[in-house]
Amino acid sequence: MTVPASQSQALDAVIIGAGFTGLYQLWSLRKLGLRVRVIDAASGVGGTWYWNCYPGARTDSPSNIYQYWFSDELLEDWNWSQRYVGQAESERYFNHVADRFDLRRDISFNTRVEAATWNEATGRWRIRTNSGEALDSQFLITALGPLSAPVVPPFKGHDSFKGKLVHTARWPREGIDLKGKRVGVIGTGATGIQVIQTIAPEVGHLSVFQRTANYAVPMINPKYSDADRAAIRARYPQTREAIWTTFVGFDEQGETRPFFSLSREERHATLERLWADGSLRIWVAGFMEIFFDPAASAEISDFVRDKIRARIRDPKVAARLVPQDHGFGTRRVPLENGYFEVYNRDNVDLIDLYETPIEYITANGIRTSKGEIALDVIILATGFDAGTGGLTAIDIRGRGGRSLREEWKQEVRTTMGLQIHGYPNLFTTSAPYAPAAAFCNAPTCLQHQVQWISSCIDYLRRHGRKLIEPSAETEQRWLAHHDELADLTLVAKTKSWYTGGNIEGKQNRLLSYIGGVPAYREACEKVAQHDYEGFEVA
Ligand code: NA7
Repeated sequence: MTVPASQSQALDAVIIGAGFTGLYQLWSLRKLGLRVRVIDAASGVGGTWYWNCYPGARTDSPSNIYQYWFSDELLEDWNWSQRYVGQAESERYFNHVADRFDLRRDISFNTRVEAATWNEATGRWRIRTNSGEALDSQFLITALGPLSAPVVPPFKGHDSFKGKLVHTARWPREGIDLKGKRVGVIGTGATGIQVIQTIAPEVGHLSVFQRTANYAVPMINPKYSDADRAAIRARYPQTREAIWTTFVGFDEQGETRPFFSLSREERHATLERLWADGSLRIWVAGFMEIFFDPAASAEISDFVRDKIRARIRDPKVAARLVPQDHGFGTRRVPLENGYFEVYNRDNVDLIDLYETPIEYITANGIRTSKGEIALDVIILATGFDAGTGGLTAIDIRGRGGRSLREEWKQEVRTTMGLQIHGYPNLFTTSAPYAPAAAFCNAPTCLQHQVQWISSCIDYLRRHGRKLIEPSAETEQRWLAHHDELADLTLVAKTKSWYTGGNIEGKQNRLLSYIGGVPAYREACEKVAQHDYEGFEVA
């Protein structure tokens, strides 16, 4: 769908992305009476849940908190099938939302934003798409999601492979027939784990190329009956409250008893109870010391290591699968379903890339230091340029022609992950230094950001103002506060996509604000309550 030039001239806001954030942002701004256009490169809504249609893709947050809260009718008429839903069901939900609220008429699909330039003279953004269209808008809101720029490692010989090579986030919508095939999966993060456990029984032979071993917690994923759904609905008022008051936007508070105030037996009994929940509770609603205290981290990590070891028959394979170089919860903890047992199968090999590195990709497979492994399909579950990759893929030019891409090569800076000094009227959801960038139940944090942005735009309009931009001092203060908290954590000292450590040469700084959801919300609300103090409002 293209936007006629005459219509494009009259826009109040352009939103890039029609995923979780973009759809809600559109709904919110429409309610304020704004003329809005959403642009998305995909052919449908859903963002992450549109693109990541690889086998086994599933949420690791329970469905009762992985949803919108803005409409009671929506809460009433949508029925989740189970605790953790698969990609297809998530995508159906976003399609339902788009239809229910008639959102599609303001969305341009199959369109990619290539550039956005701030026009000093008009005080508006000029946005250029790959179809050659130019949009003119007062506000620009990026709703790209923190994980939308896939990373394809620069393996030599990449183009010579005669089989199929695919990144999980670009999985073809028509699927890939893997039955009986020789398949290689590179990467054992949350995505790799889901793919591996799903395809292992179906493929002829599976070679898993693992760099860093990962912890994972067994998922308990019951299907819901009508009675379950009624009970979950009855708790929605409490759930809706709870997500705003917990550290990472889940609906359960963590342990309040300090880890070492308990006896060893009590500590282990508590860990067993948390483990038995079959959720991320042991990580995000367990002992907070996981994130700060090396001694507690060591004990909790040993508890999880024993759980993993117990499931793998060959002790040599177990030794490779048990993480030794980081503490439990200092990287993203995935949920799994039979993942570790995969390595007890005869048709699966684990290649430890520290022992046996990949040298290059050949026409027929992957050449490691020990020889060639013949493959029909190579699956790259190699992750994303998190937080920044979606934004730097667009040529964004702020005041005086400054380039975000170039500036962020030097240092990535934002104010509360919501705005950037030098880029007036640009709002960035899921950008670095907000919890939404990584360390949060994404729907909680993204909905908060949408609400903050909508209130801010509403404020400007009610006060006859046209422009908002954080001052350099405000931005510096937020960064200093962010760094001060980050430095206290073990997370910031661990290499992962949380710190940019998954990408060669990327700035090493914790992406996510780690003061917790309540503190972040308070900081944002304080700014709004004080008439956007620290921001230039003109
Ligand atoms: P992750 O968690 O970044 O995992 C990527 C995996 O790919 C991880 O095991 C990486 O090893 C591995 N990787 C990346 N580059 C290479 C190269 N060059 N060679 C070998 N192995 C490599 O991404 P996911 O998609 O699994 O998950 C992202 C988020 O999506 C997840 O946290 C959830 O929030 C949903 P490494 O660990 O860097 O040694």
